[in-house]
Amino acid sequence: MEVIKVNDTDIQSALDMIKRQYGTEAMILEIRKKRRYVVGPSYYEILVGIDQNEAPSKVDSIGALEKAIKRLDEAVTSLGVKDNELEQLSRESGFSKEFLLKARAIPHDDWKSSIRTYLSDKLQFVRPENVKFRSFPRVFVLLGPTGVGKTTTAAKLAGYLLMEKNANSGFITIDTVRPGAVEQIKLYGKAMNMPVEVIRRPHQMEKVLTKFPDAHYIFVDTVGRNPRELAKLTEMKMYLDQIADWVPVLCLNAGLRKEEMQKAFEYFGKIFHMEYFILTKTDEVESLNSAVEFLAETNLKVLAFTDGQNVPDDLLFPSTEDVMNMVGLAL
Ligand SMILES: Nc1nc2c(ncn2[C@@H]2O[C@H](COP(=O)(O)OP(=O)(O)O)[C@@H](O)[C@H]2O)c(=O)[nH]1
Ligand SMILES: [Mg+2]
Repeated sequence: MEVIKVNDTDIQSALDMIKRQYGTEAMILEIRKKRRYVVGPSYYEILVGIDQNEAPSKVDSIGALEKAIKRLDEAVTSLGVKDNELEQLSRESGFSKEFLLKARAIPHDDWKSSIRTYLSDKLQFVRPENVKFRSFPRVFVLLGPTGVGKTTTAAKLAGYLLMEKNANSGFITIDTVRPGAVEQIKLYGKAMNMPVEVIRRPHQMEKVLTKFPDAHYIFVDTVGRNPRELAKLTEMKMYLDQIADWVPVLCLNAGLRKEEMQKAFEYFGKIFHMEYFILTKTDEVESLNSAVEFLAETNLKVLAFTDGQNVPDDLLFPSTEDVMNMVGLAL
């Protein structure tokens, strides 16, 4: 039997053509739905067996073919990529199937380049000293769930700005709930010779900036609120709204699942306009893939990564290329 291949974007016209040309000798062996590019138009590749000796009954009826096509449609993803191939690439690359499709990382194609192109377009990095503020001193407010490393990170950032940019910082803490929280920031303040103010009532916030005459930057260390407690987040914002201009920074630890990061982003985003992000505890995870996927789906700009408990040393300012290397996409 001779096997021929027919490509057509319209299945019906292809089948009509096959019938016209080969008549009863044609046997439909396989129909594949294909796409050359992920976003390109799909087409059908039909394998037709032509056998002079076959009986006419071998020609599939259009109805049967349509059923076969439906099954086929269900078997392939909407983008024409076989699910098991995606699954394999997902295992190999550490990225989710959903992400791979978005990044147009089609199996067999040069998937690394596809993801690299996608990520270089999506990931954004800004150094803390390049964040634009409308007033002085510049106030960063670190927000995020309890224990992600907000206090430690505030101290690291202040240390970096002092050592690398010759800029002074001060700390404000409204973390008065957790035992030891005030002591922790005071210790860092003492070690770096930077002032610390503790705020217990919203109105205290109003004049607090006047207490830092030498500071270029202020880090507001917040109590680690459970992001599900919206009322408490609103209360925290009430404190902050006493000062004119401040920039919230979402801090999440790299050990969270992507869905957990999305949820936290969503909850904090209900109250705060989140533009900046810090990924903490990158030293505690084997892979940064979920964090990178999360970042690619948001417009968050990365201020820094943290990778250990040492203050101020365990702080990094990665470039897109650094992050590509971290997730196994090195050139
Ligand atoms: N391994 C690791 N531990 C960290 C990092 N950042 C903070 N920590 C630790 O995480 C714990 C909680 O940090 P803390 O700053 O108090 O978190 P907060 O509740 O968000 O203010 C402390 O033991 C920190 O030393 C990091 O990048 N890597
Ligand atoms: Mg804290």
